[in-house]
Amino acid sequence: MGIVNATPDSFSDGGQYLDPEVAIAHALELVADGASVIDVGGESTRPGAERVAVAEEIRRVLPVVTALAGRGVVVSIDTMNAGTAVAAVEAGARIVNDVSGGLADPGMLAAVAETSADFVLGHWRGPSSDMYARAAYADVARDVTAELADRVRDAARAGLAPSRVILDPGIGFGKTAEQNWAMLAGLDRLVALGPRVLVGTSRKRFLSAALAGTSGDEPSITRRDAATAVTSVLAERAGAWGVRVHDVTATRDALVIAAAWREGAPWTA
Ligand code: PMM
Repeated sequence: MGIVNATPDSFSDGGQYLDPEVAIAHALELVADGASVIDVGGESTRPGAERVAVAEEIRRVLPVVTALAGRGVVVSIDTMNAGTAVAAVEAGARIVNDVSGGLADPGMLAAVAETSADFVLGHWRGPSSDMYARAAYADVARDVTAELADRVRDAARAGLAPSRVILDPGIGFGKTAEQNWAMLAGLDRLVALGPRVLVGTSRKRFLSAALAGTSGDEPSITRRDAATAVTSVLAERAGAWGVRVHDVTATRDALVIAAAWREGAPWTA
């Protein structure tokens, strides 16, 4: 899953893709690089980010979703608002990606259930403005898996069958760096729950923090993308269905090489 943030303030690519033409061209490059899905977002979820009005969010994402879907690209809409989700699905998006798992907007689960879209249900314990206040776990992988199992039941009650749900452990959402690593180390527990699992580590601060320890400097984007390629391979090996990344080429190359290693032969498409 390649990321296109049509936002002025996302933490690693904010402001680059606000112009729809630039966002569309970038998305098509990511598809050429090997992305199977393009995730389009119009509201930053970085810690401390301000919420965006639904109308503004729709204004940012709709031209991009419409153009990509019109070209046959599988589009996912990254939003916590039911209104934006429905507008994007009407414009051709096939997946609704909600980092709050339907908790931020009480109408989200029922709204998505009425469409034919799949739903990425992220693990979330509250708005990014104060999410670290809620980062208390006895055992992160076990607690996140249990909370997501409850949410899968809530989704089913709202009409969203588990086969349409994709679970996301919400790396960086209500979790410290240590808790992110503990979650990834226990990812197989979440995979064992049954629904598909999506993992988003791309360029996140906990990766930078781990790399910074080796040199003391803020790692370059290139180094963070290399680290992301490694987490992509490890997520796939733990049974994840997908990974959400900025640099599709680095992740694709890493997955191709890992597959060749596993098969004992070069990977062929
Ligand atoms: N992370 C961000 C935004 N959307 N969606 C899913 N499903 N999983 C994530 O981990 C996730 C997400 C924040 O990262 P960004 O600002 O680089 O997009």
